[in-house]
Amino acid sequence: MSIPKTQKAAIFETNGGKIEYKDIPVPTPKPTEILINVKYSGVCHTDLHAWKGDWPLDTKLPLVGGHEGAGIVVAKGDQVTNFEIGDYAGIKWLNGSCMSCEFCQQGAEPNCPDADLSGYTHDGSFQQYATADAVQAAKIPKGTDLAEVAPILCAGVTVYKALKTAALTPGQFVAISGAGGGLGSLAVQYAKAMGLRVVGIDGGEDKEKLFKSLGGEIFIDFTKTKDVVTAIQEATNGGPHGVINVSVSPAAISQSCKYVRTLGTVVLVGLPAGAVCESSVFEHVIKSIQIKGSYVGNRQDTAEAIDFFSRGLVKSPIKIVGLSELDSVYKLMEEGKIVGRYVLDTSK
Ligand code: 8ID
Ligand code: ZN
Ligand code: ZN
Repeated sequence: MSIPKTQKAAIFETNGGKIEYKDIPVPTPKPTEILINVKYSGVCHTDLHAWKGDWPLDTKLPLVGGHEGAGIVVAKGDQVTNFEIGDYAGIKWLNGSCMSCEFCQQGAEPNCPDADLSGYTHDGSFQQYATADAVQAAKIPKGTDLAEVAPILCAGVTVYKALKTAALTPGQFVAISGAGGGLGSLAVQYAKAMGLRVVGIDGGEDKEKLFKSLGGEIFIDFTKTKDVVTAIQEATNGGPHGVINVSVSPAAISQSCKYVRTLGTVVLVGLPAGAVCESSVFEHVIKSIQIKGSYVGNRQDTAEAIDFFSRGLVKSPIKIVGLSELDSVYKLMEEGKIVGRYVLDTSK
């Protein structure tokens, strides 16, 4: 396979600065890395946070963002034994970890203090050729639609793991706060596949329509509902047993501690800048609720989440646009106007 010397990428020099679509060198894989010809990359809200510099964790600069990249292995380092040229591979958020700390040792690799992150501390999938750690790169079955599998690599894995963290049983209610966005639209489907009854909270008719088409049962429009807490509790006869928070709203996150059912579990996933989750200590104790954080997933969660997709249990509600249009995707995302997930075609 001939690998060019230069390639197109979306790159920025400073947080919040201009996103340039331009030619940059094709990176060379280290002995432990593969080089992936990225065909499609999902745009996660995390990429927007990274560009804006929202979090108390520095990005590398200049940075090529992106961590939902799906493509084909075109080169590999001489220590790589688990991928062959021509295999399908995925770039996900966790690109590497130390593999020897107490967290890595128990399979909690995303929680490693030395984690290397695609599209954050390592140039990611908003380019035509990207390097990835061979241990952490996702295995994608040959013949998979690379545009549709892309969002599974972060959004899918993350919500699948968050639902496991909620530890619900079939027939129970789960609320997805932010149900019409990238993570939310996949969470609805993973939850359904797990036998849960799904309540969606988001704003606007397009999001409601998508939610219903994905098998969601009860939709609460936060832009039209005066008392969201009471509406959710009434619709679920006492509140959902679990809540997956994938909105980018601190108020919505704190609200979920109010409407969750007694003995229920609130899972924190969305990461609004500077957010604090407020829970009344009195209610927290009397209702004996749990609040848990959930951060992407490990290699096993990734394999399982892709397997649900491969078996047709979840579908990616995507809209494909060119890599050159990343800045306009960020604009729509900031305004909360994205229904489902945008995926970038790296050839345009
Ligand atoms: O591992 C993790 N914890 C992880 C992994 C991946 C992504 C965390 N995230 C984080 C992202 O960084 C981001 O903060 O999850 C959040 C959601 O990512 P996304 O799904 O990629 O974002 P989106 O497509 O913009 O969807 C957000 C949805 O929230 C809705 C919006 O309308 C949109 O559909 N929303 C908002 I903003 N305010 C709401 C409210 N008050 C709301 N929905 C309900 N109530
Ligand atoms: Zn992500
Ligand atoms: Zn570690």
